[in-house]
Amino acid sequence: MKKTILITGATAGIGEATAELFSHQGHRLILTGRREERLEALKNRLQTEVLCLAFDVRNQDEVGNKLENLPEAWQDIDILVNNAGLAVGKGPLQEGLIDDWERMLDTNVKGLLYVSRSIAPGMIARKKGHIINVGSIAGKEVYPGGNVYCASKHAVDALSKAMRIDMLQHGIKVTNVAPGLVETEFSMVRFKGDKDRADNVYNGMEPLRGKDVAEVIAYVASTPPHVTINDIVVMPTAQASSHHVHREQ
Ligand code: NDP
Ligand code: 8X3
Repeated sequence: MKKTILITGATAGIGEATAELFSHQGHRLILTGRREERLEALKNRLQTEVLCLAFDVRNQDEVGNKLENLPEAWQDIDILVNNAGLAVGKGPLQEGLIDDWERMLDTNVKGLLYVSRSIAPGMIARKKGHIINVGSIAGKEVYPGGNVYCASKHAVDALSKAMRIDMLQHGIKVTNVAPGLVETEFSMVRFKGDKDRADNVYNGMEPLRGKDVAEVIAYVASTPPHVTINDIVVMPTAQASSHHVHREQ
């Protein structure tokens, strides 16, 4: 059945791949991100109906204005994929930059909350809906220099559990999808455009691609109404944990 699916952070990586996959499945999509031209380019490539909304998830007013004033035909959202997020920097906490911390916490935690607060009431009124939060292995483990990013993804993990409890009586599904290393624009953003450092993250190993995570998201979205996958960790075969990555020399 054709569904209406809102994906945050659809301009790159996992969100873009998820948009492509859901479109191939015939669903109608609301695609969001800050880079409007990328949203429009993606819309032009896709075969199904798409509504593009460019906004910054950190801006509470903008999130509310865009998502609480959707055109009528787009108001009944079946699935929300809370994917927009980022890491900025990777170093000891005692040397951390406050601005990096704020970007991560404002995007990964507060942005996810603002979007969910705008969309969940409609799902509850319709007594159905599925919120899929893109967490991370960084929400299950902590690694050197990961401090604030890991804290933000532990918060996503906790919020997924909390949403599931709070929305239980309303029949809303909540899934936390926690990937390991995925080669997207993530490391270029984390290392502020330093390509060597970014490439080094995936050196000698085969990481996940955005499409691999998209397939997991599509799978958790495909279960029958009485079945919910609460939490799913998806790793490259070459990665056993944040601390154990097998690299070919
Ligand atoms: P990318 O950098 O490729 O994509 C990130 C997406 O988030 C972009 O579409 C970007 O859009 C959007 N975004 C970032 N900040 C904002 C903002 N303030 N407002 C709106 N949109 C924003 O990274 P990934 O695809 O890898 O990351 C997607 C999610 O997956 C993130 O939550 C990340 O933490 C998580 N993740 C990534 C892993 C990895 O190894 N890559 C592993 C585990 C989880 P734009 O810049 O246009 O606003
Ligand atoms: C992204 C994966 O290991 O860089 O969430 O934190 S990791």
